[in-house]
Amino acid sequence: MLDLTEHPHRRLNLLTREWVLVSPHRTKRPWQGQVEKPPEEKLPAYDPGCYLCPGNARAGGKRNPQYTETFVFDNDFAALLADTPREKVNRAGLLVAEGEPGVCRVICFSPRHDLTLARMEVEAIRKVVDVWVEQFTELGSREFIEYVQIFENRGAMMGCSNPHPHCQVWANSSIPNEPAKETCCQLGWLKEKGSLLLGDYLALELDTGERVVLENDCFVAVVPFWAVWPFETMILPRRHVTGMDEFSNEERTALADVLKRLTTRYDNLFQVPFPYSMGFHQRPTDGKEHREWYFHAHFYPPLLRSATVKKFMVGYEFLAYPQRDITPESAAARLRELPERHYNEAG
Ligand code: H2U
Ligand code: ZN
Repeated sequence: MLDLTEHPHRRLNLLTREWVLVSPHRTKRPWQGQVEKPPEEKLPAYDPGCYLCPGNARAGGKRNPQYTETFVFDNDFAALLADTPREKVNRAGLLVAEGEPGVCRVICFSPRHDLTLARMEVEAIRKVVDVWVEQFTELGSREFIEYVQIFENRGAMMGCSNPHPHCQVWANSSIPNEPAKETCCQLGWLKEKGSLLLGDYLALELDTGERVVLENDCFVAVVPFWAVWPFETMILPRRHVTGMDEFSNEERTALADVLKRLTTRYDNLFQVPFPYSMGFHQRPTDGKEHREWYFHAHFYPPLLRSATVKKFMVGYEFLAYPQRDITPESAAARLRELPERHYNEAG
């Protein structure tokens, strides 16, 4: 009898059709590898040297306004440029390339240098949600933009260049690999079953409750059955929406609420500002309806067993497939046990 809490097994990611190896018996192995520096703790509310703080000069020479809530600007070192020629190169099917026009922006969440989503008020995060919706709508409506990717790198461990609370938007003229795989899998499910992949998945998760971390009236956060990163989570709306532009007023505030509560639990896990990469997946903006698409957020945090030990994707994972030791069920149980009052404010 296969026991998913004991025996090595592989799990299928339904959104990508990729497998992940789970080795639950392996959590007891000793660690003598790299120990990370704990993230910096005390930050000033305003940093004169920060390129995102209000009133400061950025690297490109432009100056930020004295913004009081959110602030959006075109990335001074944009990876994508709107005026790129859309030409194709193809040499005997061996060297294949395409020009990729696009737009990259930076969104500051708050004028306060020292805040994070976990430490902002729900009303302030709600304003960030409004900006995300605006950006998705504005960029997505451009003729040449087929996908709008909103994402946040949080913490130096994830390669984030600055602790000032911010995220990025990269909008481009083709659908990138991850959303392309998810489009394919969701479309396949809809065609085969006549229902929505993530709608069906959410119903099952709510039914068992094993991997649910937290809920509110409109959203549910779960550790996906196929999670790769130790404390990986997904946020799913209860109602089928293909993109954030379909959210009701109530849903926008509820997303802010779930983001604050989830990131607070993350910070409380090892009592440090928890590093992660997060982002939203939603329908491509290529002019098609995409009813198969079910909006969701992914959180990919690298920390494994403490503030200083992170998971590496190396060796076998580069060459074969990802592997994890702690089961998604035990990760969800640990996140569920944590309080929703931030450790910085408790006491
Ligand atoms: P991170 O989210 O990974 O920290 O990246 C911040 C972005 O800010 C990065 O893409 C941009 C960088 O190009 N940036 C500016 O647009 N202007 C600046 O003055 C510095 C950084
Ligand atoms: Zn700052």
